[in-house]
Amino acid sequence: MRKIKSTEVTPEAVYRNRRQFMKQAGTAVLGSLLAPGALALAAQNAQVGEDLRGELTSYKAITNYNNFYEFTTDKEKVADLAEDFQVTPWEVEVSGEVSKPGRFSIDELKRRFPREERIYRLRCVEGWSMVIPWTGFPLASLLKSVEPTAQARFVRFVSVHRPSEMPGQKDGWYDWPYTEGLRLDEAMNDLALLVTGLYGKELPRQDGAPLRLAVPWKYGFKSIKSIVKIEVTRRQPSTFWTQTAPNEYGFYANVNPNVPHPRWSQATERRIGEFRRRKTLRFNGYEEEVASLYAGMDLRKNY
Ligand SMILES: Nc1nc2c(c(=O)[nH]1)N[C@H]1C(S)=C(S)[C@@H](COP(=O)(O)O)O[C@H]1N2
Ligand SMILES: [Mo]
Repeated sequence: MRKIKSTEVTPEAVYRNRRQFMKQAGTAVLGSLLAPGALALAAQNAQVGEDLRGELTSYKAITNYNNFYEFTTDKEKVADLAEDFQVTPWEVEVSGEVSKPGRFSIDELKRRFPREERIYRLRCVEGWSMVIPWTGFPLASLLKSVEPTAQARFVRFVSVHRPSEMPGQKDGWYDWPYTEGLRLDEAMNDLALLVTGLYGKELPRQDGAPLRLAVPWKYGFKSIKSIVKIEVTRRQPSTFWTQTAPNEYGFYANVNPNVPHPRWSQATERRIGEFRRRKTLRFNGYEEEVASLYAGMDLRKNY
């Protein structure tokens, strides 16, 4: 069993103090992760989610309480089971309705797209939440670079399928691999982030290494982990959860306190590390940035 070393916990103290963080960012913490040019941009954009810095969930909780059904449905056992999962080498195929399809290594993506820090809320459909300091780059940057065609309407994401390393994938109950989808304009929203790290470190396996999505205004299941394929499509793709339980999970899955899950209310949530439940926010607190995407849509029907 892999113990959390004290050196892995240290960055928390740094992250909780912005000024100290910015000082260290230039040297130790992000210095090893970001190319020199990327650093200036990271500092410039460090305000995204800055208001959440005081609410950060601990590194220990973020890396030991996970949903990653490819390993197990037991949140507290994912970290152990993912320990030997191979994340290098890794390529992501970008294909479909694009003029410049390609296969990209993680290193190539990191070279091409400057990464920044974004502190986002994560709200699981089950009713718990966290605040996580991700490192990543906008999904829009990658999509623009492959030039979606005039027919492009949706984006489909596919997780790795590797039953030899992922014991949960031997479970015939689910239809592997895990897949997800976004409308193209949702995918192009600046908040949609392709994530390569958290707390200034490489992304841990249990959190979806080496590349996962963070779509903070939607329930956590939209934030697909360990992505191997990004396909731009004409039609709305089916997804792991809409296929598994279509009566319970919709394609949009926007966080909405007013639309209960068939089996429980979504009005409140338990922030991991807190005692009292808090009120769930519309679009998980990102209403200003994303509400216009859904103008004229019935959010009760398009849940
Ligand atoms: N491939 C894959 N991606 C996934 C999941 C999964 O089981 N498999 N679980 C989702 C759910 S339900 C949530 S809440 C988040 C949890 O992310 P975290 O464990 O990093 O907090 O990942 C999402 N992405
Ligand atoms: Mo979730």
